[in-house]
Amino acid sequence: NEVGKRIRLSRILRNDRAVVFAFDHGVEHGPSDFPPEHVNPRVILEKVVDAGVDAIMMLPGIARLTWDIWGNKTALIIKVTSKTNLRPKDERLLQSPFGFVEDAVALGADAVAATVYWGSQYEDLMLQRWFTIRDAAETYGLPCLQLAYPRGPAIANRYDVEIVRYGARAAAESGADLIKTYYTGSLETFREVVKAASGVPVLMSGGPRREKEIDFLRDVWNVIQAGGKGVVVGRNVFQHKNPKAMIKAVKAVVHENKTPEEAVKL
Ligand code: FBP
Repeated sequence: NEVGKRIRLSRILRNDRAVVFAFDHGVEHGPSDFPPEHVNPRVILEKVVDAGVDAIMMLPGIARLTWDIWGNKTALIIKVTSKTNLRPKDERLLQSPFGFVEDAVALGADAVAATVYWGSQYEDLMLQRWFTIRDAAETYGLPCLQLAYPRGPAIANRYDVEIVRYGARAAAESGADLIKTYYTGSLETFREVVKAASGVPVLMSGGPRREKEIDFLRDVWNVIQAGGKGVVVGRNVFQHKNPKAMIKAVKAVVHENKTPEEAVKL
């Protein structure tokens, strides 16, 4: 199964780097996260596939409804944990099972993804679930992407480098094959995150929509210069007026080492 994992990982990390479209917001934030033209998942998925995104991360239900768009065109990462914002605030620090590793296998996925909120009062339960998922994924040679998100009552600033690198290290120690985490605000600090991850590829989590695309591209550039392997981006693409151009610009920074100033002109 190590061989299967390596083959699947290489479908996501093209030449060791990846631009992944995050598309689990319909549950995590609700449909109000999408501009009206993108409430229909098919419309935005067609655009990102057309722009040549490397992989899409989504929940099993939407993957089943849209397979004819992405099938055989991009790699697929199936996320099997989620939560809604309809929950009481305190309970939003726990993600629930949202499918099974077998759903990912049945869909032909290249990886499975799950969130761990490091520092949450539900950390113990989330870790039990993480290891159950990881155990099953191992059997099928499926790599596991961990959304290693530090958040909880004792965490004042979830973007603080000390906090983010702690989460990244914990993700590596829990056997993640890929780590998705917060950008810490600078190249120097993100270098520390990459170091703490001890060789496990680190991808930046996109975050809320930046007003100016150049600012987002600068973050991505810093992540790559710091040794990060790419980005998993949702809102900065589907809330942008031109999602295709945004994917192309991010790809130019990640895969072609273009500067943000060059990429923004594409
Ligand atoms: P974005 O690029 O939109 O930040 O997407 C990354 C992501 O982790 C999504 O996978 C998820 O739906 C969302 O952010 C969760 O955001 P938060 O928990 O911060 O509200």
